[in-house]
Amino acid sequence: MSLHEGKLKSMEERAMKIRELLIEELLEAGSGHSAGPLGAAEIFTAFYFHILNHDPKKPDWADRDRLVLSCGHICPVQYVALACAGYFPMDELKTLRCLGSRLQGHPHRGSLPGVETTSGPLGSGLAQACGMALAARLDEKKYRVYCITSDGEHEEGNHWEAVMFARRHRLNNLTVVVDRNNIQIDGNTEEVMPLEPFAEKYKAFGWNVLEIDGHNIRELVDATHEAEATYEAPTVIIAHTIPGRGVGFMERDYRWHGKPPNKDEAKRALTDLRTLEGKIRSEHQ
Ligand SMILES: Cc1ncc(C[n+]2csc(CCOP(=O)(O)OP(=O)(O)O)c2C)c(N)n1
Ligand SMILES: [Mg+2]
Repeated sequence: MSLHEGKLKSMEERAMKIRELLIEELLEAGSGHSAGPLGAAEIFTAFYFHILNHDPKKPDWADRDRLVLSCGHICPVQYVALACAGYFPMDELKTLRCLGSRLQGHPHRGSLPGVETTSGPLGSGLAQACGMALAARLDEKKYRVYCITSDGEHEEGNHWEAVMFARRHRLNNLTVVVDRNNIQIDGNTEEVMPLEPFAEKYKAFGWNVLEIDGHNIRELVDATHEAEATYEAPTVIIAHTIPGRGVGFMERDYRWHGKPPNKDEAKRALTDLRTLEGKIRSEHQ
């Protein structure tokens, strides 16, 4: 579907609102991940508000596109995007990580509408997405399968087994988006376990490789179109993002990988986000 200017602007503003709701959600929970989710706001906005062929009122519709979140710990941003898209009531965001809640700290398939797989153990989402993509082909279905993975996940060997499998079966209905934010749980990826030359690795495995600015919704949408038009191989979109995007004291700091803001930090975070949102709005006028 082509993306007109008005819709692009509304999605850019939506991504900022999602960040604000995310901060409120994390503050309420008192635990959870901040940096990765903040960095991925545009990615989830683009998927749930433009790219996916889906219907939030019919989450089990057989022909829906599938979005597999492999790096389950960034689910707080997926939850906000799902609620905004109409999968479940916004009010439920307050229950993140509560006992008995449908919004667990890592996503649980079957609990929450829109969650396609249970995830948390890193490195297993791509194999599940491969299975869905192969099933679509065997069933002669037109739906596409998208898998969001993180850069830190590429330290898991089983991810690369799935990379080989996808190429072996020429799963051209499968598109992977890597949140390349350069951080993981306890440091920068290039210090903990270097991933570069990252694009070249996927190329060596025979994949179609695209690189984009992960905060640029148009680039992401165009890349998914290019992936759809690629017949011979699966596509990986390496989306360069800034962890903690929009919150000055969190940006690019791996120490915000797995902790939520306290009350004072949340206040400062919301001030930063509203300032950026105002800037984006005024650019749109
Ligand atoms: C198999 C497995 N090993 C270790 C962990 C613990 N863990 C959770 S998140 C994470 C860091 C992964 O890096 P990335 O996803 O890039 O983190 P982010 O960008 O969100 O900071 C680790 C090691 C896990 N969830 N699963
Ligand atoms: Mg990372």
